[in-house]
Amino acid sequence: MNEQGLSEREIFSYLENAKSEDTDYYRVFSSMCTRPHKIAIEANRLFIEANLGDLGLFAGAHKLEQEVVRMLGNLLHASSIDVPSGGLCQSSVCGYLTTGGTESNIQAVRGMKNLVTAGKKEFKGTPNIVIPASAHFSFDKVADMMGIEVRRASLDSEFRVDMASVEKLINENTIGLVGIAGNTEFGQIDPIDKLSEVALENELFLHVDAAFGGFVIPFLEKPQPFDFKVPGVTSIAIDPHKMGLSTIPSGALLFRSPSFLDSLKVSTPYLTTKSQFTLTGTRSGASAAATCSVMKYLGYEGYRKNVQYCMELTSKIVEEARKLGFEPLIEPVMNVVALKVPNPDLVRERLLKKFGWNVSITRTPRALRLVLMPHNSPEDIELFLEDLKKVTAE
Ligand code: 0PR
Repeated sequence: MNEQGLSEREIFSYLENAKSEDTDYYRVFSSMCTRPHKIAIEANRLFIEANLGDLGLFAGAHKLEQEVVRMLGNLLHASSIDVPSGGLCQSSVCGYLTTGGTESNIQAVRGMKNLVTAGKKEFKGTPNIVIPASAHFSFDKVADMMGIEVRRASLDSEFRVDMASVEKLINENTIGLVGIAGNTEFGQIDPIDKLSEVALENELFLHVDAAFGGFVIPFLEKPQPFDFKVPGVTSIAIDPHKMGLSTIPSGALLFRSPSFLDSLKVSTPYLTTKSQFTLTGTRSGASAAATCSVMKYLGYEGYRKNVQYCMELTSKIVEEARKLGFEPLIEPVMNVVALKVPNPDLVRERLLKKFGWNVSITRTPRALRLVLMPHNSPEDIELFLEDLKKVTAE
């Protein structure tokens, strides 16, 4: 910092300079985020100073957060669940807005651990959770922070978690299972109904990571069961800042029962509220306003159109890539495609260096990973495939 401040003009020229190094999502096929909807941007601006860490001071923003929890509860079929209202528990569902999938996953596992500990379960060894090998790296952070062993179950040939492997990994120290509804690398959905059966049989919690898929699966032509309709599902992570078209940071964590939120509570003696169950203290009210507004503005119809558009792009890229001789690893379930190309790492590097295309790579097997988002267009896909043809012919 300088002793004397800069002028507004100097600041904005400095900012523009930095912004010119950002990608603006042009030629980006590697991101699960996108440009926020203009309604979300405007709502974000209106509530820029609101702090959800102090609900007493920001009652209006808090109402918007509750409304988002209610709307997400309906989207995820929590409406048939009867729990008493109060706090952030709407008549049917409990939860709060997080900073994204990472925080939601951390808090879901923290809730499991606290509830099991409160139930005075004796552990012979370290408590563990069983998650798919495809799970997001946020679960490695869980392991690190909470002293929980993370057991990774293998995948079947379609990159869904293998149920036999899950059952083999469960032991007397297992506290919960995790299923992914839209995994990061392949967009595949784990068999949540089967995980639910195993969870109920073994009296385990079942957390569903629908950080990406939560705003996709309900709007697909043939949605697969993944939400609170499945009886054993105890919590769900869903991110409005991905396919929900809200601003960053916008995540959400929903629970089937209020006991989960209770298990996360710590007392906050000097605040306007007595306790807090969130991971972060100061929280963005702007994100709550943004998410609430874009959900109300688009409605089910708007999100259906958004998903339809992304799925059309997905079909187009698969169809055209096939003509070039590149097969997808699986028939895409949602708007994520993993293409088998020779030497994917080299192809990725050339696509970026020569043509400015941002793509990513799946871990095992290595394939070209493309996420088809609202910021992409059919024209982009044609140009991309021409360039892919060039770099793979070299
Ligand atoms: N769960 C799943 C299934 C995810 O795909 C992700 C993130 C998370 C949890 C964690 O969410 P947060 O990053 O919001 O905490 N998936 C993307 C990834 O890691 C995130 C991302 C988004 C990465 C945009 C790059 C990017 O440009 O690939």
